[in-house]
Amino acid sequence: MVDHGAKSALLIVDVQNDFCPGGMLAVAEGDRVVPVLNIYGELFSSEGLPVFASRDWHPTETTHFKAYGGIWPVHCVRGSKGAEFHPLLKLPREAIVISKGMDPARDDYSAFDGVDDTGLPLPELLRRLGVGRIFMGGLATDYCVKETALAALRQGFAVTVLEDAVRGVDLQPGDSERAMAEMQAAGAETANLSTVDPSGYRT
Ligand code: VGL
Ligand code: ZN
Repeated sequence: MVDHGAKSALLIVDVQNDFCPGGMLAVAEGDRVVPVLNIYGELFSSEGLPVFASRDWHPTETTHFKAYGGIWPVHCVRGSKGAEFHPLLKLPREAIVISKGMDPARDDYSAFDGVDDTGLPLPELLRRLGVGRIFMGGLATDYCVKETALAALRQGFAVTVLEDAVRGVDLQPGDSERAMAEMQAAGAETANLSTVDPSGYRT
């Protein structure tokens, strides 16, 4: 099948210091996704497939933060240490960084609301590259991974969630499990290191 959108891409969602142990909005075991995502990164890169890394990139004042009406402690303020990618995350040289959450009046959980450093929106970049399936992992399962997966599916992309490379916030116990179920109900597939097949595009 030769077809527009027959290519796979990897999207590493928000693997930033503030979402890892010791950070301002630490996800339990958030750092455990790092070595796994390093393997996926190398796999996709070695197949010549695009790799994207999104980051939460907030202004100091945003309705996303508790102090301004939101539900979250201050985290991932653009330019801060907490907003940097985890120091052990190895992004391929050609990886494209996607920033989101810059609008002070929006949460922007989905990386599909993000842009590259020239301002191009992620969905536009994916379409230009002929990407049809997005493999994704990162943080957090129950917020940015979930919203990104649902947005991708709504916009007609196929989605595979890398179940060994995600961790959730779990504000309520079970949120991450429910998020996985919701993504699958919306059409997402799942894979792990032993089943992943980035070159074989199946619908
Ligand atoms: C996220 C909560 C607040 C995420 C971002 O990246 O999942 N979660 N901001
Ligand atoms: Zn945030």
